[in-house]
Amino acid sequence: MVYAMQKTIGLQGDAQMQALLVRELRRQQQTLQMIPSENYASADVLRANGSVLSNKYAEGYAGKRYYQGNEVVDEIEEVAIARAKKLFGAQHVNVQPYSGSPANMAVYHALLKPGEKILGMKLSMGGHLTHGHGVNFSSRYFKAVQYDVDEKTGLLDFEALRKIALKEKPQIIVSGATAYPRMIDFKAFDEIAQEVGAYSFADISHIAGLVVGGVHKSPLPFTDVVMSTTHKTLRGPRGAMLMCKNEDGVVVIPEGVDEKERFKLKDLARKIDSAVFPGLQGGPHMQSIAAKAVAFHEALQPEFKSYAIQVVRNAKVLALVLMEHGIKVVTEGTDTHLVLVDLRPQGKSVGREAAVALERAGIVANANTVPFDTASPFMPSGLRLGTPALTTRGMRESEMKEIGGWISAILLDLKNTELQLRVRACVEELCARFPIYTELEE
Ligand code: DSN
Repeated sequence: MVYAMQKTIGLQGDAQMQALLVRELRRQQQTLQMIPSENYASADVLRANGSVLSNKYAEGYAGKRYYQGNEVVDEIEEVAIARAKKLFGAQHVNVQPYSGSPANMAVYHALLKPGEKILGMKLSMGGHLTHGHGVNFSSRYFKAVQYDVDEKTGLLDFEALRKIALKEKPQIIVSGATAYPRMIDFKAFDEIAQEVGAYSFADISHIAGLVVGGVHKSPLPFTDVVMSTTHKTLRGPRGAMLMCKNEDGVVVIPEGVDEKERFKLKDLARKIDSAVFPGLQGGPHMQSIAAKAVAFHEALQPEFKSYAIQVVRNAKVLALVLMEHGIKVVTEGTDTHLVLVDLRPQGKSVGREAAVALERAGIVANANTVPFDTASPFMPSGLRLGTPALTTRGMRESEMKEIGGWISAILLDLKNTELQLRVRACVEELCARFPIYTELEE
């Protein structure tokens, strides 16, 4: 048994860390992963991410590095970029950002001077810290103005957004969210940005896999800059990427674009690249870039489209089952991979208690604010549930019905620990029927 465990993770000289890594593998195998921003990357992605590339420094870009020994990593980065361009129909791609927050920082660094204005969605409405939240660099070094969703419907309100944009005249308008369950109209964002002379910037971290799977509208090629993390619905390694317009890209610049505009397009790519390196980052994590390339290859396969379709189908069924049990769901459903549960009918600030109760039952979700929540982000009144990881396990509508029933029962009886333990046994049995990472077991 001890021998088998050592083989499974494979650490030879550090028994303490070996045991912890095996424990985490078992936790992922034996619980239902329902945090919408998490997924199970393939064993190949994990292998690339844990490869010898971790040893290599490669400041710069392919063909222009500040260290020697780059013949292999240059090719790896070029392959990653070519695959990403194909996947998203992007004109220019940078695969070096370490993660989403630094990538967003690079965009602001590239396009704004300190003190210029960002217009982004409020965190409590479903935005992200880096979209201008008060405690974040995005509002310390820039002036941040924030938009809400509509209080009645929970939906984006483009008339209100346009009014703010016309009044505030931001230099950049950020679209994209971490807790918005409906389709985002990126075209409408871009039109408002154009009207007020701002850059349009889409953060598609949550929905990138749905975009490439064709089940969410894409912000490309019209949005000026697009950022995505690579580890959420896209199912790659922890990391991020930036895409923007560029004169020399795959997408041909339409006839009639004048010289000034052509220069701006070219300039944008140059600005983004130099903001990432040397503006903010040093050596790119080549192991992560190789793992991104593997994930892009996987997402280019026809099966990935079926995966994305199923992620959304599963989320829709989950939302429906919760509502049938009397649970309040923000916007009364979902178009995406996530379901935002409003627990205010169960009591203000019960999100954390609910997440802990579910965790006791082996269902891992996260407490989250809901629009117009008066509770704090740490003790919010909502819960965020997602289907990307469960869908990767192969679960479908019938499993969602079962899981939705368990979640509803727990949410409606939060103090009932005996129920939570009973559900835990069912969860373990379900997980055993949909195994993950068997290829990592030896
Ligand atoms: N932390 C991520 C999420 O869970 O949505 C966003 O960066």
